[in-house]
Amino acid sequence: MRAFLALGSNLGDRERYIRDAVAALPDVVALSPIYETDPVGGPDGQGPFLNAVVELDTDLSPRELLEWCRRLEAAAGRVRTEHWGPRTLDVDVLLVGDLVVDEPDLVVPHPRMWERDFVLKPLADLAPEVVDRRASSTKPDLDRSGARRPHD
Ligand code: GSY
Repeated sequence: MRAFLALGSNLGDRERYIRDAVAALPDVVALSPIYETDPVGGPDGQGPFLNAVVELDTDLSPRELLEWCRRLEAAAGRVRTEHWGPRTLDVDVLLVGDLVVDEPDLVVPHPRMWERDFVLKPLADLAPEVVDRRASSTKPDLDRSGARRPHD
């Protein structure tokens, strides 16, 4: 299955944390470019992030991938203090094939990924068709005058 994980870091040796995590992961097919991005949400004054997406070709389940994410965050010395605060490494499960999971601690596809440019840009580098498909499925419904048609 084709799976995608998002990686972000805004504390310490940010690129090292991302590259070490990718090196430790199984079944890696590709790493997107690593982008520097302004923090979205969280406390004022936190530093810029480095963000990337990694693609896997894997038989691991979404939950096994979540365990990998947590293991990698722990290996980077991440301490969960401030909610949405600075972090050495954040790893999120974005997509696992066409699987849908809705559990208290794991939602796949990732519920906020489509609003986050810091996820969509690197994801589009690896899988433009995934991002395009979603964009076209959420376009407003237009009639010929260009006015938005109300939904029933
Ligand atoms: O959810 C990921 C952590 N995070 C990020 C991030 O990775 N990049 C940017 N640019 N802003 C963020 N805010 C949070 S929280």
